[in-house]
Amino acid sequence: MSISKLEGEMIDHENKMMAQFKKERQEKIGNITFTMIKPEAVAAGNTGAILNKIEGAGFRIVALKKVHLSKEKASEFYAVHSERPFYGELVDYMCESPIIAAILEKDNAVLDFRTLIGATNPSDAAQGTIRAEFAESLAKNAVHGSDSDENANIEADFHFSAEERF
Ligand code: RTP
Ligand code: MG
Repeated sequence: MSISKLEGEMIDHENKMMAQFKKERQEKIGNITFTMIKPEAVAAGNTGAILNKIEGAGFRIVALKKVHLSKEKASEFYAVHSERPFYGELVDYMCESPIIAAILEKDNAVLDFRTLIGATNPSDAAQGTIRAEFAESLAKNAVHGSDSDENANIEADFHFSAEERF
């Protein structure tokens, strides 16, 4: 193996170790949450406005991507809801067109983000919240937010590798 190839591999290994270290530190501090901008909000052209509100509320974007979920991925992500009557509808909706997935960082990220997005049903969502402004209905409610530190980490890992977080 040439010296330059060996050097390249060493740098690659170092970068991977550093990314893993940063991911573990964020998880240990418990200051991350995971969000998705849901299909209808992306299709309506509200991605920029929603990200603007998120950053404006003091969340730092750790990772971000646009992805069209497969039925398998959406079913797995929402498996906790598999016994609920709206599960089939929810899975079909989440893979109808692309979503934006993101990891967000802030002190008290999970709870503060739930406050920023508002109640599940937009008719109950407080004024100024993302759902009050952008949700179409209870089912098509513009954004997802993790409901605990544990789930934030599971959901972040589901969508992003350590090297995709900055
Ligand atoms: P999310 O997980 O998306 O942040 O929403 P959430 O915690 O506020 O609400 P959750 O109970 O976890 O429900 C997950 C998503 O399922 C859809 N839903 N549809 N048709 C219905 O009765 C109904 N109820 C819930 C919504 O998209 C909700 O966000
Ligand atoms: Mg939920």
